[in-house]
Formats: sequence, structure tokens, C-alpha cells
Amino acid sequence: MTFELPPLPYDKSALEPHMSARTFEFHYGKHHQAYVTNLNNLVKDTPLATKSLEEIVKSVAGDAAKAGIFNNAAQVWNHTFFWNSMKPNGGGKPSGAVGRKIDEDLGGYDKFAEAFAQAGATQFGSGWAWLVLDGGKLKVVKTANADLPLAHGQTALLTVDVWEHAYYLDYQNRRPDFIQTYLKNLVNWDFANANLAKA
Ligand code: MN3
Repeated sequence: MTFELPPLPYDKSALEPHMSARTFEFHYGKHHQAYVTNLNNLVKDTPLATKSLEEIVKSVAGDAAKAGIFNNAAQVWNHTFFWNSMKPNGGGKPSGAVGRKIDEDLGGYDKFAEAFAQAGATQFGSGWAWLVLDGGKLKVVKTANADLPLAHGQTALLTVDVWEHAYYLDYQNRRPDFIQTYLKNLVNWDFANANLAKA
């Protein structure tokens, strides 16, 4: 099996002015593609070549000798999940079961938004902020570099990429502004609800 770069769920200009087509040309067309290419080269002619992306991530997580495979497999997964975590005319307060569960588990939308923005802004260096389901409860967490909830027994519902390459072309060094725009204009709560429903 050869991994392929999945098509974007919308046109590369669909999130403008919040995320530019130029950002997608690099972030999707170059960075995400490179992770796919690297992963294919690393698993070629090994037993992992027949496994799913999720199986690879889980089987090599924590294995220092396979860090390169983990990093590339996780980054393929993370980016596909990130594109789907956004949509044109997204953002704002959640609806459905996720909205109710944010009220129950996190003390309401405003507290969620504050915790999520804080997680993304305070992730030192590269990484991700997430809304996850952990032991039946919602949590806001952050991970470093390629690390992801799947490696920690958690189910991801939403993510934002806070690596510099995610925002530098559109926001330069203003990571907090990028995260606020993500929350106000881009979050795809339908995707979060679908992930919660199948968890
Ligand atoms: Mn990225």
C-alpha cells in the first residue's frame, strides 16, 4: 500500500481571507506532501507497508528507533485531521452534542475557547492544540511536534496546527491572532460532532 496526499475538503482559496491559498500551496502542497513521501520511503519493503496509518502510529509510538516513522505517519494524520477541522464560514459556538458536552465538561464555550487559545499559544515551539475525548470527558490538550492524542489513548475531536509554517505567511509571528481567527471563523463543529458520534 502506498499512502497518498488526500484531497483537500475545499478549494485552497476557500478559507480566505483567514487562511490564504498561498499558505495551502506550501502547508498542504509542500509540507503535508513531504510527510506522505517520507512515510512511503520509510515503510517501503517493511511489514508496516501493509498497515493503515492509524496502525502505524500506534505501533511505533514511543519507540525511539522508529521516531522517523512515527513523526511522518503522525504528521500525515495530523494534517488531514487539521484540514477537516476547518471549513468556510466556520467558527463560533458549537452546536449539537459537542456543544452540550463542552457545557458539561469544560464549563461552557467561553472557558473552552480560553483554554484552547491558551494551549495553542503556550505550546513552546512546534505542536498542536486539541479538543479530545479522554475517558468519556472532553479535555483541551496540547502536543509537541508530531505527537497526537491517538498515541495517548485519547480520541481527537478538533485540532489547530501551531507550527510556524501553519500561520507565518498570513500572520507572521502573531500565533495568538491566528488561533483567535481559527476559533471565530474556521472551526468545523460538524466535524467535531461527527468524531464524537463515532467515538
Ligand atoms: Mn503543519
